[in-house]
Amino acid sequence: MTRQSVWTPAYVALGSNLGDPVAQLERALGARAGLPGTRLVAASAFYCNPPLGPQDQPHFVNAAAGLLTQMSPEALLAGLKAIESAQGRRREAEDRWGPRVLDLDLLLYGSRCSAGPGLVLPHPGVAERNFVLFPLLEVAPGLRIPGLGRAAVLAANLERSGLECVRPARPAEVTGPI
Ligand code: ROI
Repeated sequence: MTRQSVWTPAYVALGSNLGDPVAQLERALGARAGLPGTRLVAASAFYCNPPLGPQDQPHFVNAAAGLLTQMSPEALLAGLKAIESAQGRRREAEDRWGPRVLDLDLLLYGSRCSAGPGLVLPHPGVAERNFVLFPLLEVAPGLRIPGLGRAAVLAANLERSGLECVRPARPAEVTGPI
């Protein structure tokens, strides 16, 4: 992996509704240590909430994380997919709107706006899903979403109801080896 010399802020949405979702998210936050040149700067609380899409599946647990990274967005995305796979996600076997062990979506990478195969930035839906936007605001209250404006203003259009906190935010690492 080629490391960039600059550190770029990146934000990731986490979601799970299978196989002890709280444990899945905890493990995924820990696994970030396996991403070279990447630090976990902040993680939101975890929120249990009803599924978007078919209702005949377990509730989801969702959260957001703020990273600083020297990885390119493509390499970071590949690293996130590797964490999903390591935790048992089998994309080929799942329904687009069905349950999943772990979903790690790259929401934002600096102020990058791009649309390529498999990588659209900002992530579509970032401004419309309460289980994405409220946790994101927790880790980055002053955030501006490229092309869309201030996250706090966008959140004013969404209902917070339905988001039940199931694990409070814990301090993320601030020091340590990269
Ligand atoms: N619904 C909720 N509440 N949270 C998710 O992370 C989530 N992810 C999905 C679908 C199935 C669309 N629904 C979701 O992929």
